[in-house]
Amino acid sequence: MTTSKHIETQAIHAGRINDEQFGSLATPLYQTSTFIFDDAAQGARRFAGEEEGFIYSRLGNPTTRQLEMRVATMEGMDDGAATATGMGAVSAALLANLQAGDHIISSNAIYGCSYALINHMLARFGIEASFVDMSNADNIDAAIKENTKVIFCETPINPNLVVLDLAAIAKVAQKHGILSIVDNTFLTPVLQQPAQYGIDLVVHSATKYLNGHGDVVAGIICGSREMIAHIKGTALKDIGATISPHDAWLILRGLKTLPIRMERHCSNAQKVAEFLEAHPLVSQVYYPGLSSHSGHKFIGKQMKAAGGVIAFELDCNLSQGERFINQLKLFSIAVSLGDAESLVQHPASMTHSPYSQEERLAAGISDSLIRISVGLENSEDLIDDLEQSLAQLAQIKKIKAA
Ligand code: 4LM
Repeated sequence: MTTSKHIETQAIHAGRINDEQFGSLATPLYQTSTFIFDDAAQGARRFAGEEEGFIYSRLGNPTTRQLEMRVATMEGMDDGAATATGMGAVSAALLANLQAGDHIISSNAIYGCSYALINHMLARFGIEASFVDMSNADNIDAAIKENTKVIFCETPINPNLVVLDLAAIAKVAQKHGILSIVDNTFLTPVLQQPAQYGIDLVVHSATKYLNGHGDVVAGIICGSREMIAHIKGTALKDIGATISPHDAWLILRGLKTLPIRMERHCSNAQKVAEFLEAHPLVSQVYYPGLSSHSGHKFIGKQMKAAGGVIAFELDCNLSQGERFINQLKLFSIAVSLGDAESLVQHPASMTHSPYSQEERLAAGISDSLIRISVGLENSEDLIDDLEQSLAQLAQIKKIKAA
């Protein structure tokens, strides 16, 4: 196990359990559902928590354990709980810390299924929610009630890339003794470590950059030893959204290149965002790496760089926007993000369709917003692809105007 403070070294070595038996360099994959006890008494001791050791892969697995400790180390946190999906992480973190009669304050714009979980599912179990614009932390303070237990947000926000002030949010949470949870999927610990600003729990969709190869759905929660033990012993143990050891193994492999992948995602996205901003048919670009963006002031402070996701609006109607997406050749039309392949999607009809149109507009997610995840291809090829589709759009607009 490494004690390095450098994230590039941690991404390769942190949490490693040495293979004493064979000396395997690569992480051994313990593809097993259950673990054999020496005798019945040992089984009883493990269930009672009197002896360390694995019992059953829903409760823990040696491959999964290495992933948990690696990501927790990278986040600068004590412990981690790996989950079957990012939503498994969000739901376990919330369900373990809320009960009927409690109140949660969420950012008004968040990933569509997180919104559905909080606004639709939790409501069925008597948990009340307020959705506020967290770009001003005073709005959070104003929404606090006697029964508020959790503050939840993402930054930058999916899909509109608004950046939130983590220190200001943690301050409100601490003042009122409320648990703060931040979804760090968009930036990863390479670019942002929410714990540094006093955030209690960090969740991820590991499906995205952490794995980075588009072949796994998974999630992870990082926090203090006590909080992770609580989540594992309640929501994860009894609801069961635990990760497959094989998926944990793939993410451990992907993580080794996370720091260098993030560097390329960011430099590619910066070039693409600058191209889009300069194009006459692009009316608005949302990317914190641009000096025109309200979140730009956080670069080099809260976040090392702006990440690989860009949102933008075109100067055209919705069907022309749809045509623009369809004409792209290198960008695949697909939801998700953080893969080597560049992706394009339409939040209003895809990732954020759990919002009603009214809720979406109130949350600052316009119907014409297009979101791209900039991959690891050559940036000139990506810009050429966007350019050819924009040129076709210009042609159509010209014909229509004539
Ligand atoms: C997408 N996102 O946006 P799983 N948290 C954030 C996310 O963006 C997502 C999840 C959690 C997209 C998926 C289709 C900030 C997902 C949920 O999909 O359950 O691993 O993560 O395109």
